[in-house]
Amino acid sequence: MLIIDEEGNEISAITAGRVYHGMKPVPGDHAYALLIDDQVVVEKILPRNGILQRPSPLGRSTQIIAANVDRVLVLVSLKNPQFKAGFVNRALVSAEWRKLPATIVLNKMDLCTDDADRSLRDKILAVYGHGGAGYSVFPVSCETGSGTDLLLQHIKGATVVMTGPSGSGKTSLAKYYNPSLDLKIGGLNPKTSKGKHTTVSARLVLLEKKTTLIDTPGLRMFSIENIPENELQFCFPEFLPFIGKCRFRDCIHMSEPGCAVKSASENGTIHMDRYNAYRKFIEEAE
Ligand SMILES: Nc1nc2c(ncn2[C@@H]2O[C@H](COP(=O)(O)OP(=O)(O)O)[C@@H](O)[C@H]2O)c(=O)[nH]1
Ligand SMILES: [Mg+2]
Ligand SMILES: [Zn+2]
Repeated sequence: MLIIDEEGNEISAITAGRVYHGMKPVPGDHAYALLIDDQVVVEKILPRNGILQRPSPLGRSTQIIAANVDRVLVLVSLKNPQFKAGFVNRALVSAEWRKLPATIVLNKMDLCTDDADRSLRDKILAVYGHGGAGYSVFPVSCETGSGTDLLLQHIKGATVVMTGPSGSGKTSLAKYYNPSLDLKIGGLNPKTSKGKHTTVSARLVLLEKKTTLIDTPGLRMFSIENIPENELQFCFPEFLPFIGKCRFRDCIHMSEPGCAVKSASENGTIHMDRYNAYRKFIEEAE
């Protein structure tokens, strides 16, 4: 196992047996380690300030993906693979449900070359940015480096988990910030423009002292299956000013008369795409 010391050096370590049986270390964990006969031994995992779990594909058990996470980066590309609003909405709702602040990274901006690309970019900024859902959106390119400095400023000092479709550039971003890393970047399947799954396990990458990026493989951990229907509304931050202003106290903003959320979507205060995403999630939850 690789650990990172306080100076930011990557060190290979083993885990004392009793630690391993008690609390299996995960990316983002803070630990005490001792040097015993030239061997670094992790002696104790410190209490976790929050964990990120994913439901296991088969059973009801959950798997811990990372600990002490401060922020989620929803990393998507404008194209190759094509931007999918559904993915972004799901990841954002999931992050809100876990009380984790989320940021959108729009990668591959070097491929933003024609009017259709530019209008898609502008729409994404309008729907999700500060004039819309209220998230920070960073257009970047791992190819040219554009936008990466601003993004690094934004995540300085934080432990950040990335989620995004395969091929959107998660590994490329980690590698851009830390070129010495031995990470595998996936080729794109030219027929479908879908990435190959090259990142097998969650991996912690130190960008600079105290800034860490956790590259994750699967998408399941950001599932929204377990969110109760009447809690979904709170996972859309731009709905919050209107919640409580509907005619009915228990309004879930679907077809109730006198719904403040619905009228905000009709007059454009809430973007109709986001309101429709909410409706879709409610229908799925039923
Ligand atoms: N044009 C362009 N290609 C990129 C960019 N970032 C990543 N890629 C390419 O996208 C493919 C998938 O990247 P990868 O980092 O493995 O994606 P991941 O599955 O999200 O980890 C690789 O061929 C990268 O070279 C970018 O900013 N611009
Ligand atoms: Mg990857
Ligand atoms: Zn309502």
